[in-house]
Amino acid sequence: MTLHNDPIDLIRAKALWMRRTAFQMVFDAQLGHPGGDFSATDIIATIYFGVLRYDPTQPNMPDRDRFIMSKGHATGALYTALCAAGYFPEDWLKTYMQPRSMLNGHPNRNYLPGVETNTGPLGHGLPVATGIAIAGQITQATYRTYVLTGDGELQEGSNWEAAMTAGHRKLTNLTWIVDRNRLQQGAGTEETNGLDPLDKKFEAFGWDVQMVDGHDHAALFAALTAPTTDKPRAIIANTVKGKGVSFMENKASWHHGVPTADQLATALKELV
Ligand SMILES: Cc1ncc(C[n+]2csc(CCOP(=O)(O)OP(=O)(O)O)c2C)c(N)n1
Ligand SMILES: [Mg+2]
Repeated sequence: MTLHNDPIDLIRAKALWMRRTAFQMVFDAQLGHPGGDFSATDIIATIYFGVLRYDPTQPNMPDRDRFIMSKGHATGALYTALCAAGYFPEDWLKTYMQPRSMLNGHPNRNYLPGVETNTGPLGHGLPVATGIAIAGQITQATYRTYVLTGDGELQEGSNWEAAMTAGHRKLTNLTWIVDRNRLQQGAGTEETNGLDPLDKKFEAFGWDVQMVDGHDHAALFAALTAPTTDKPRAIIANTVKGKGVSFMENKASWHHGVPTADQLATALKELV
C-alpha cells in the first residue's frame, strides 16, 4: 500500500492514474476526447482529492459540495475521478461508451452516481451552478459549488448571463474554474472568437479572479482553498490540451483523436 502524507502527493498519484486509465478507455472504445481530458485532469484531481466534501456512499447527501463538469465531453477525466473517489467499481470503466453503458460519452446523472447534472451541450454548467449557488445562498447551506468550463465553451452567451448574475448576487459560495487551454474543437480560441483579456472581463462582471498554472497541483490547491472574499471566485487555469503525452500536447487534432496501439504504448511509457 502506498501512503500519502502530503495531500499534493495524493493528488499527483490520482492524476497519473486518471490519465493512464482514461487513455486506455479511449483506446478500447476508439472514441473520446482525450485532449480535453488531459488539460482538465489536474484540475479535477485537485478538486476531488484535495478540496471537495463528499461521501460516495451518499451521492445525494444534502450538504455535499457540488462539482459540475460543464465541459461534458471530457468524460475520461470525470469518470476516472468518480471511480477513484469510490462512486462505482473499476470494472464499470471497461464499459466506457459501449451500448447501454452507464458511462456514456457525456455524463448522465440518471445513470451514474456522483454526476451532479447532465452536461454535453456546452454553455449550461455555469448557469446551473449559479442556480445551485443561489439556492445555497438563500437557504444558508454549508455546501460550496464548483463548476469547470472549457474556454472555447465561453463562446456560448449563457455563460455571460450567469456570470453577470453571480457577480450581481455576490455568490461567495461559487467557484468557477476555466480550463484555459486556448484550443477548442478544431482551432485556437483567439483566432476563432478571442477571449482575452479574460481576467479583466471576469473582474468587470464582479468576480474575484485568480490565474494559475492548471497543471501545478499545489497552485491549484492554494487557489481553490484561498479565503473567500465578498465575490464569487473565478480561477483561470492555464493548461495545455493533451498535457502529459508529447505527441498530443497543444494539437487541436487530439480534441477527439483516438490512439493506435503504438501510440497508446508510447503514451503509457511517458505517463509514469
Ligand atoms: C452547444 C454545443 N456546441 C458544440 C458542441 C460540440 N463541441 C464539443 S467540445 C467542443 C469544443 C469545446 O472547446 P473547449 O470548451 O475549449 O473544450 P476543451 O478545449 O477543454 O476540450 C465543441 C464545439 C457542444 N458539445 N455543445
Ligand atoms: Mg479549450
